[in-house]
Amino acid sequence: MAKIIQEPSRTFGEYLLIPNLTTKDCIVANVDLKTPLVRFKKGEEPAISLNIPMISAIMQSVSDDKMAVALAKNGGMSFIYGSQTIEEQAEMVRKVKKYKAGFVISDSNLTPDNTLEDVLNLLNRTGHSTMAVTADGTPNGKLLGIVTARDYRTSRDELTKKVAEFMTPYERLIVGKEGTTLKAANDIIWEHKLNSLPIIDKEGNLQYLVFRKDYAEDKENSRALLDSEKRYMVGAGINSRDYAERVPALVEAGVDAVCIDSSEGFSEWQYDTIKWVRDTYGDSVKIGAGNVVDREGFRYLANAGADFIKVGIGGGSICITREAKGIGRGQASAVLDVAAARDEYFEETGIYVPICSDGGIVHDYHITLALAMGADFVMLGRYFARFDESPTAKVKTSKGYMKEYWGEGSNRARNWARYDLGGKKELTFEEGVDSYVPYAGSLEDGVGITLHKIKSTMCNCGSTTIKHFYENARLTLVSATSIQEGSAHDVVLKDNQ
Ligand code: RVP
Repeated sequence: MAKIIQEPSRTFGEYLLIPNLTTKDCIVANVDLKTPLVRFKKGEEPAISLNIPMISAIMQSVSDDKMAVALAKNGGMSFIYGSQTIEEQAEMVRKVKKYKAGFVISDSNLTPDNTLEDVLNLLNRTGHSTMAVTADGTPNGKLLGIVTARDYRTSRDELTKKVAEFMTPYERLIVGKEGTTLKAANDIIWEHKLNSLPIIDKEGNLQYLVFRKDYAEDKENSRALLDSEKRYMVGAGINSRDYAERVPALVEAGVDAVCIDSSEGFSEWQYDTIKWVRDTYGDSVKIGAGNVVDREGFRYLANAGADFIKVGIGGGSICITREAKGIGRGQASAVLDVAAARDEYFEETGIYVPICSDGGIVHDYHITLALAMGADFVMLGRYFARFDESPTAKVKTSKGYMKEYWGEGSNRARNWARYDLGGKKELTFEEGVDSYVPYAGSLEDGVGITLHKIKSTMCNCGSTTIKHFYENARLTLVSATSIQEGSAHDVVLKDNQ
C-alpha cells in the first residue's frame, strides 16, 4: 500500500526566523560565511571550503568561464555546464584556471579582410568596441592591428571598407611582452595615454588585452576563492553516461570539483559514477551528487562516497518537473529532512557530508532560511542569470532590460543526459521552460547586497557563523494572512512601487 507522509511539503516562503539575543560582538563585520564544500572527518578540516555559501547552477544560461571567474572572485564557486562537448567544457575550465586578474583573452577578433559591416555586427553582439585584428581571426593569432571606435566613422565610411584600411596597424601599436606584470602593463597604459594594451608572445601572437578600466582588478579581493597556486577555483557538471571520458578531461584542465547533474539522483547510475571516480582517483577528485529530497536518497549517495549532496526536485524557477512527472518535494521540507539525515550520518560515522539546497531561491532571505534549516550552501540559477556575467543575451523588452534564462530540461537546452532514464539519447518531453529574468547589473554589487542581508539576519539571530546559526535558529511557520502582513499593506504606495 502506498505510504502517505502526513506532513505537507513546505517551501521557504512559509517560514520566518525568530530573532535571538544579539550580543554586542554580533555585528555584520564579524560574520564569517565560510562553509565546507566537501566531506570531512570529525575533528579535521574539509579539503575545500567556500568563502560564501553560494554556488552557481550547472546550466547553459548561468555558468560559463566568465561567471566562474566573477563568482570565485567573490568567494563562491561555479559549476560549469556539462551540456556541451567535453572539449568545450574542459576549455572553459582551463580558461578559469589560467585567468590572470586584469589580463583578458580577446573575445572580439577580426581578420584584415573583414569589413566595417562585420565590425559593427561584432560590436552589436559583444558590446566591446576594442577588437583585435589577427592573421587568422582567433584570440591568439598573430597580431596585425587593433580596431576601436576611433578608427572609423559610420557616417562617412562605406560598410564594405576593409578592416586592413582603417585598423591601427601593428607598427603603430604599443604592445607589452608576455610575462609583463599587471602593474607594469598599467604603467605603460598611463604613460602612453592608452585605453588598452595588447600583450604578445615572442612570435608576435596575441595573448591578452589589458584595459585601463580594469586597474582596480590589481587589488586583491579578500573574499576570493583561490587554490593553493592562487588560481580561481572552479567546478564542473558531469553526467552518469560519459563520465569515463569527461572526468579525465576536466581533471586534466584543472577542475577543483565535479558534480553529477541530474534532476533525480537516487539512482544506481549515480552510485556507479561515484564509484568509478573513487576507483580511478581515490579521494583526490571531489565529486558532488544529487538531487535528492529525503533521508533515503541522502544515505544512498553518502554511502556511495559523494563529497557533497544536492537537495531539491522541481523547485527551480524554470523547472516544470513536478507538473510533468508528479515527483518532487517542497524545498524547505526537503532541506529539513536531508539536514537531519546528514547530522544522523555524522553521529553514526564521524563523517560530515555537506548538503546544498538547489533551486527555488526567490528572495535573498530564502538563502538565510536555507542555511538556518541546515543547508551548508545553496545553488542558484535564476539569481545569477540576472547579472552581467551570465552567458546569455541582455534584451530590451517593454518591461525594461531582461536577461534570457532557460532550463536544462527545456527544448532550448535539450540536456537529455540530465533527465534520461536509460532510454534513447534524447529529450522525450520538456521539464523546463525558456524565460526572461530582470537584468540586475554586476554580480559583485548584487552578491554584496545579498551577503549583507544574510549577515544582518544572522546578527539578529545572535550568530556570527553558519554552524552556530543552524544550531540555534528558531523558525516559525506562517499563516497565509501573516504572509500578507509581511509586505507593505494598508497604505497607498507612491510612484508605481
Ligand atoms: P533556480 O535558482 O530557482 O532558478 O533553480 C535552478 C535549479 O533548477 C538548477 O540548479 C537545477 O537544479 C534546476 N533546473 C535546471 N534546469 C531545470 C529544468 O529545465 N527543469 N531545472
